[in-house]
Amino acid sequence: MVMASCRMPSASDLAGLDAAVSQSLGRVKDFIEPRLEKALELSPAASPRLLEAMRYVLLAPGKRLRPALVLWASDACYGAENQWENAAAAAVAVEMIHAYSLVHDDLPAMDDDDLRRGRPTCHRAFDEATAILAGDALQALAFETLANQMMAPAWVARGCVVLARAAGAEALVGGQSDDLALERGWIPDISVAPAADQLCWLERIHRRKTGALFLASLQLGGLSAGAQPAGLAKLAAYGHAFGLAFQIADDILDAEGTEASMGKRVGKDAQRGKLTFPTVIGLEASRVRGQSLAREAVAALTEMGDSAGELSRLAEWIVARDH
Ligand code: GRG
Repeated sequence: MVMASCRMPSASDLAGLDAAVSQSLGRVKDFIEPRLEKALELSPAASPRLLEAMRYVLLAPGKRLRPALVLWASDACYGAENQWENAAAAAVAVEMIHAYSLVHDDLPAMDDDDLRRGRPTCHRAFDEATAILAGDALQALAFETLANQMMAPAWVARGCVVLARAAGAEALVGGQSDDLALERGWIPDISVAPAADQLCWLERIHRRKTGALFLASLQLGGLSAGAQPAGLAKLAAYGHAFGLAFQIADDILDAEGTEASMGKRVGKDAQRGKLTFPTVIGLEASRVRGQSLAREAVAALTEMGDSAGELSRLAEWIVARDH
């Protein structure tokens, strides 16, 4: 059962929600992590150091949210019938794109971070050139993995287009580029603009940088289950709201979380004077907006009933979590 459809969990619900979601994410991990390992069984033509770096990055302990969105979107469209095998290649591919983007984001040329998923970042554990190459190779391997999907070849070409768009200049890379442009003053300083304009910029960046891959994960899960346009539209409505809710929660955790609970450096946005939801609208308004987006995400799936239960719980949890 989904927790009360349109209300946020009370403090006493939180422990239960946390336990339920972590159990569900545990099932996703059990399913996906052996497949991530298998996907890295490359021929000896792959340089050993490069392969070691790819393994270091892809097998590091992450929440596996994007594979979960693929698999649970497939559940929602099948009507809770577990057909994860059909969606497995897409679930592996989105985690590869995510892992590559984290490695490149952590590089000295970008965020220059030392800690990721509780461990030294790839360029710290290896070196900068190896980190760049490991990211490049993971990106290529993501598309190879998806294109090699044998279970349902009919949707694979469309799936590759969905993933390429989410990873490209109009989405992940474009959002990252605008984020850097803002931070480094390559475009006019908007920190002096009215809050509404700043908010509009922030949402524009995060819909591409963070939201697009979540959306693509949901679409891939839906496609793997043979979803019709109406089902895909419901998943898209959920994904738009979920992506922004995730980012707002991430900004709040960066302001309030600890390095130990997050497994990465926190407070860096404030140190850099970076535009975030809490800096533009304040912590309390950010929390309210995040919760309202989570409700919007849950509402988008109402007609899918219990088969969308995992997705609904995840949206509730994403804004309630402390890690
Ligand atoms: C370098 C092309 C390129 C893009 C970088 C993903 C990204 C764009 C930057 C990461 C920086 C960052 C911390 C963004 C906030 C949102 C985010 C993607 C957080 C990490 O995702 P989680 O919480 O991480 O799902 P785990 O480790 O659990 O997989």
